Amino acid sequence: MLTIAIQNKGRLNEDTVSLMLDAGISASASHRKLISDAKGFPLHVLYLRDDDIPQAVAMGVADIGIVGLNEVLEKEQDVEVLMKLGFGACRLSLAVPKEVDYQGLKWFEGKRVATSYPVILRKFFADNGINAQVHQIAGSVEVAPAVGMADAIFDIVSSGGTLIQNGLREEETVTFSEAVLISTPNLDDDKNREIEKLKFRFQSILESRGMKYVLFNLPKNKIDEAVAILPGMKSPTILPLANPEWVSLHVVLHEDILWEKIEQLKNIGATDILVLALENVIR
Ligand code: PRT
Ligand code: ZN
Repeated sequence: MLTIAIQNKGRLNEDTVSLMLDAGISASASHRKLISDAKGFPLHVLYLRDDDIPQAVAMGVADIGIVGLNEVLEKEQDVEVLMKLGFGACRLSLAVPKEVDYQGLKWFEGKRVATSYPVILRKFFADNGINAQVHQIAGSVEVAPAVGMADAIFDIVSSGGTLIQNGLREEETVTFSEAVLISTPNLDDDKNREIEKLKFRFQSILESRGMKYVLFNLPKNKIDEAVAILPGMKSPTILPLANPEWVSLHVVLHEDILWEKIEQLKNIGATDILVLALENVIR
């Protein structure tokens, strides 16, 4: 049976548990447990701090794990990144006090930079030929410049609000991150088959997120115009109606373009437009 390591609490815990739930796998969200069995898929669930997940997977304590790509890059453990999971999105950026007249990367030459991600940062400076002092600190990196512990910081940024609150300005984005599914390299065939099943479930959920199922009635002579408006999956489904002058069209649309497309369809005579939630796209 597979063992999956997930974050025990914190930002990724809730989205991880809900992705699993959407995939028909119910795991306890309990933070007090270390390990439990999931329902709906043969899976042991190991609850760990995110920092420990890459190592647990590299060692084979867990076969797979869900963790931020930032932790995978920082810990440099021997794990395979199997897929991106579409949540926990953030970037790792260099930020300087807002009064600094920043002219480019050369500014960091000889400067002290505080971070919880020294491996990623040292590599970035080395790749760019910058000699800076990288100071590793465990938490509250963003206060380091104000208390005189550093000249700049390198940290996770999502909305940018924390930087602004601390009088800092984001200057260089070094890398992007999101939650990823990782695995121990070279697992046996049985485990790989189970992982493929899990990836298939996750993939179909990710593909259906943000998608809507749209159906509407249309005069038959407008089909070509409707097809030109709609991207569709392969092509829209067209069903006859009792009235031979009319058809019913069914299509899957992303919510980003939903209203724009609905307006265009109304303009060519579409009526009785139904927009339904989409649970899964199984290809
Ligand atoms: O206890 P444990 O070690 O498991 O958790 P943790 O405290 O180390 O991590 P946690 O739960 O805070 O974050 C887990 C993962 O979420 C990270 O490794 C990232 O992959 C991802 N993630 C996504 C983030 C953020 N967004 C985020 N905004 N992790 C941290 N932040 C913090 C950041 O450190 C900074 O303090 O939020 C602040 C910036 O946010 P904005 O929105 O103000 O820019
Ligand atoms: Zn952590």
